Amino acid sequence: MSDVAANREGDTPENEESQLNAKRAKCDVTDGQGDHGEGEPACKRNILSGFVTSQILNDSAREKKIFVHGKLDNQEAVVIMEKTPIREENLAEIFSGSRLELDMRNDIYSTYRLQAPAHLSEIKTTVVCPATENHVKKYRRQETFLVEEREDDYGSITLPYVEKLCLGVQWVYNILEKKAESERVVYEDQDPEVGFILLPDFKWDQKQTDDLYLIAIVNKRNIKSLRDLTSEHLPLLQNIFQKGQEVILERYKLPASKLRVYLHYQPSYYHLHVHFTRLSYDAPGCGVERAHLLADVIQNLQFKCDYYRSATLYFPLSAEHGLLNKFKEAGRL
Ligand code: DD3
Repeated sequence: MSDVAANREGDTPENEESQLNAKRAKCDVTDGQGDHGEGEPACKRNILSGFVTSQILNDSAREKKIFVHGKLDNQEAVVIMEKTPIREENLAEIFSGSRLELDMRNDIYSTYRLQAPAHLSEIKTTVVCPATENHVKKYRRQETFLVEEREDDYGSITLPYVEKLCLGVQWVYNILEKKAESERVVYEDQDPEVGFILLPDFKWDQKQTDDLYLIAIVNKRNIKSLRDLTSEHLPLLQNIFQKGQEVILERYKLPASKLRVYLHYQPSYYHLHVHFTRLSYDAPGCGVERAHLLADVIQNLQFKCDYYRSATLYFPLSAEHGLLNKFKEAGRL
């Protein structure tokens, strides 16, 4: 069992997601009511206090991120931590309310260690627990290879692999059925054919639009990826493109000219979705080897109704990816 996903984005089998959602739901309730009656509310308890680290999977000093593998209550877990940007609206409080320790002084220059007030030094943290071997693999730093997938490769290699995996999209269904993240939904079009839900991706904490990242998840459940799209899906794609841009302009004041709207191939989860990221944000997976602009996808389908069924598509896969082995076994790498 391996998971079709490039680094830093992927799928979680259904039971895992529903647990995560259940925890969140509890959290939201307690948060809202300020229930401090019997012990600590679930959302204030530090479930990470018992985390035992086994390995650093990946880290980036530049991105101020770390991916850690370990155990939580004897279950495999992956914890992703990322320092968040310093926001202008907090500057006054940081300047006035911090502890400052001098490191060195030289001429007109001085450096310090500044300890910001606790609520302004949060670390965005994502927990995957229980994590499968595939989650661990996915976040482990590894070499990537560009794969060429011809029309027949899709049918003989990729599709059987994707179908055999039965990759969990339960968390996607939870969103569509309002069983999770319903309060995060930014826009919804309930039409069964051309409808979708627009909401912030996990990766975005919504504190600033610099790293804006929303996903549009389609209502239709039988479109796995870009490969399944034909001209029959043009109304759906055009609807997502138009409404998504309208809503983002209204809510976040960002015009279409500041947005990158695209699909991934391979996607992290095989339920059609479209990424909306801020153009100035170098979002993970927005490179030419994985991202397909929605505007181009629409045009290609207008020119040729089965463009993506017959095209040769290229995408990056990491060394330990199960699909990469299938391409190797088939002598395609
Ligand atoms: C995922 C790709 C998947 C780990 C991580 C992310 N946006 C999600 C569950 C709920 C979500 C997402 C899988 C999983 Cl860090 C394993 O992403 C999600 N909810 N990308 C939102 N809003």
